[in-house]
Amino acid sequence: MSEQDDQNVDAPAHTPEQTGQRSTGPGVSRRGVLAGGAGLGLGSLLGASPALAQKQGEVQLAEHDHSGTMSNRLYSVNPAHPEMADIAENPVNVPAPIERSEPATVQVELETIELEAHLSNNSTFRFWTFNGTVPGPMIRVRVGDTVEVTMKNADDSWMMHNVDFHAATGPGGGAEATTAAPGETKKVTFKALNPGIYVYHCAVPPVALHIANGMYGMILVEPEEGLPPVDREFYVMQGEIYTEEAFGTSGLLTESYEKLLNERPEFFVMNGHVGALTDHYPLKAQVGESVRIFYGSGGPNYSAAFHVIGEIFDRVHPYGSLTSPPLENVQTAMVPAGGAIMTEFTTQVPGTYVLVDHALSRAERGLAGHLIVEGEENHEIFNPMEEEDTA
Ligand SMILES: [Cu+2]
Repeated sequence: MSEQDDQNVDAPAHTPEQTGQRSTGPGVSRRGVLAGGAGLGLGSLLGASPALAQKQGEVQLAEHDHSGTMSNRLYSVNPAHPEMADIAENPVNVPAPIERSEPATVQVELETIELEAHLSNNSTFRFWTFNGTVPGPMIRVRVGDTVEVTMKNADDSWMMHNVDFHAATGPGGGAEATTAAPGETKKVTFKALNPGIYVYHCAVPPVALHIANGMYGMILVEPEEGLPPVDREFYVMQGEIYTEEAFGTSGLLTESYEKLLNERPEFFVMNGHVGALTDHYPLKAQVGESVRIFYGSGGPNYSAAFHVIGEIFDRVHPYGSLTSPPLENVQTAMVPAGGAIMTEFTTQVPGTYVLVDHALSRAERGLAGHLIVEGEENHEIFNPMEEEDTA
């Protein structure tokens, strides 16, 4: 017997509280984060990039249609450009751990939304999204649950869309069953047979184009016993964006199918756009807290060498497997395109830690995030040896 579960991953995005959270970010100003990062040297990976150093006044703003669906909330979430839509997903948007000990039926509502939004500090792009964010909402269920997916393709979409859940067992992961023209709504249900961390993505041909334009997300299928409790959980996914114009170009950029086929992206991004996890939504924790990062690569093409500069992963669950023993004491974790991992570590020293793909050329094309750790210094573990110490 299954009980009905009220989890609705679509609902939080509609609430004023959520919009407020997005609009203010975690209480850190863009200027403050960049300044703090630059002070640490490595944090300037993004802030010092010549292409990003252009003045905000040069930004060319595109016209937006505010009508319809969920678009309205998106116009208040960019501290730098409040008039510009922002698709960045806040990495703290991880659904709460599941307390149930019995399977349930979980409702998942997805809406595919195409919208022009902030790509870098001087450019915009027409993203294709699930629920208006990149990555789409993180979904959390328990092994044995029945997942009832309702997928609406927004009325003002230009393209067909669908959703392929890697956590589903069945043809296309639900892709055929959910293929929807603009304005259509489709449904599919699947039973979550295997625990793990899975990617979902749009699978309308050309699939790589739909993914590159932002249509990917993550679904966590908890094992029966759940996951060990931690202090902080974060949701981060990286992807590539292929534009005709070179990285750093101002204005509304155009997708490049040729560069996509040649696997030559102009942009690499964490959580949707350049600066999403450095300027807008840096990860934050206190010294001594246990941190869990669910890290996925939407791709479509590039696997990631996930590394947090200045930290060591105490545990890594590679390939999204939660039932195999974790690897311990790992510096850099491979994340396949279309795959995800779970990493855990405890913070011990305050400072700004930079999340990277250690294929570091990608950082010059936008791929970086910050984990800001606050608390007491611990000079036994790390001592920068300032002048008074060495005198
Ligand atoms: Cu699509």
